[in-house]
Amino acid sequence: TKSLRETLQEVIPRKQEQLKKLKAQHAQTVLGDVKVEHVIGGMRGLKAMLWEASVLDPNEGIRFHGLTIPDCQKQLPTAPGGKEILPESMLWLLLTGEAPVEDQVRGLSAELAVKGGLPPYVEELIDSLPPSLHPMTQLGMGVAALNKESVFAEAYEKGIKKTDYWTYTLEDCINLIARLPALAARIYRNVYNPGADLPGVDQNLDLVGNYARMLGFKNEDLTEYLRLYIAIHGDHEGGNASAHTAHLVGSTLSDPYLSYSAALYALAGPLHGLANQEVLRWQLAMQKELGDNITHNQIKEYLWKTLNSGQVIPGYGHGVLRNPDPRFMALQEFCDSRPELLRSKTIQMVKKTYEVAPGVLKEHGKTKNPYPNVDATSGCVLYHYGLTQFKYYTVIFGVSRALGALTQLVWARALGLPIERPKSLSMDAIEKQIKAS
Ligand code: FCX
Repeated sequence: TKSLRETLQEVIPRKQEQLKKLKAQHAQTVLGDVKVEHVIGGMRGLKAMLWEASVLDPNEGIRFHGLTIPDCQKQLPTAPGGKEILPESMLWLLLTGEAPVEDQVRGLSAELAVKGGLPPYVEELIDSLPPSLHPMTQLGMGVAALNKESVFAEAYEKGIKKTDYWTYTLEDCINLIARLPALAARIYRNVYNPGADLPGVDQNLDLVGNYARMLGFKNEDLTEYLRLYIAIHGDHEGGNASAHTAHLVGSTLSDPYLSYSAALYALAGPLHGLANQEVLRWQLAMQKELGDNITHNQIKEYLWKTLNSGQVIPGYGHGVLRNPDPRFMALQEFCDSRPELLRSKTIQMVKKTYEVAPGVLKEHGKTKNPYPNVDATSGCVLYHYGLTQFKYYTVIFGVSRALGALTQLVWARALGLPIERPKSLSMDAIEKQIKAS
């Protein structure tokens, strides 16, 4: 079977040809209008970015190179004896557009394990940080510091051809993905279990098998959940704040470590990745106030209380989606297949909230999407399995989002995409243009 690099060597010329044709034949084709609402409304819905690995349909949700989450669950290799998608399989699919076979995935897991150790200076940096520093701040710092290792930055300094950029970028991206579990687990250990042993990378385990082990969990169900979680959070097309940030920063030829570090700080906002932490906080506050055997009516009242105090319902709404998020559904199915999870009060509450929140949000009448996004459930399952420190949840999202954001950096370099530089306008300039038209 072909290696990841051999597969990419074959795929890249085809994509380069496709881009060349688009440029030559369709550069002037109109894809949509730019309206004032786009300029003042966060560019919502504006088609303005090239992103290869996934496309998000408002109604059916995400497809990775055309495959839905259920397709991926059928087609992508799992861990030996496991049932859930391996993040390595998802990474292969995102990078190449092809579903890998088992041998290829095992080879990739082995490569990531070999490369998974942290350089001592990064360990020292992370160990020197105060445990009160938010885990996401620490993760971004660790990733940025790893740029000392960037083979792209080193080669660029020496002078390389533009057509070779992608190979060095790929090397950095694989090295970074390999190191994220050790970095993220070190942060967890330092903040929540100071002084506890931190095992090294086990060369026989897959990426998440190692991550769970380094976090200190031995429950195979949690490891399987993390595999699914990390695989399906990997990419959500290009316009979301973290992916877009990685692309913007990468477009300056900043190396993958610096680009992804910047992306992590976009992920750390409560309207984006931090929402999974906020969902847990909201859910536990509700549980504390109303007890474990909470009724639908009580949840309704609690939802109104949140809305009337001017806050958003975390885990609901989306910039693009207009239906329940298929990632939310996949995580719910994981719960449905395990009686132990169905007995959990926190997980029952997620389900009950899902049964009433869309109605309340419709009546409230503001959000364009009254349905749950993935964050509505992701943290509650972690909580049930004993990973209860919810300030850490976005770090797991950060380990995952590297799959898609870094894939696109490889593609941006392979396709020679230019520095991103949209035009901005002041309100006066907009009004001048309106008068003139
Ligand atoms: N609860 C209450 N009000 C909401 C809401 C929610 N869950 N979602 C949107 N609204 C409000 C907005 O605040 C906005 O109000 P305004 O007119 O007073 O400013 C109005 O509805 C219209 O917003 P809308 O166009 O539907 O949504 P946006 O594209 O602007 O924002 C997010 C999308 C996701 C930011 C928004 O729905 C939200 O704040 N949700 C809660 C936080 C969350 O779950 N984020 C995670 C999203 C995602 F899955 C991820 O990135 O991980």
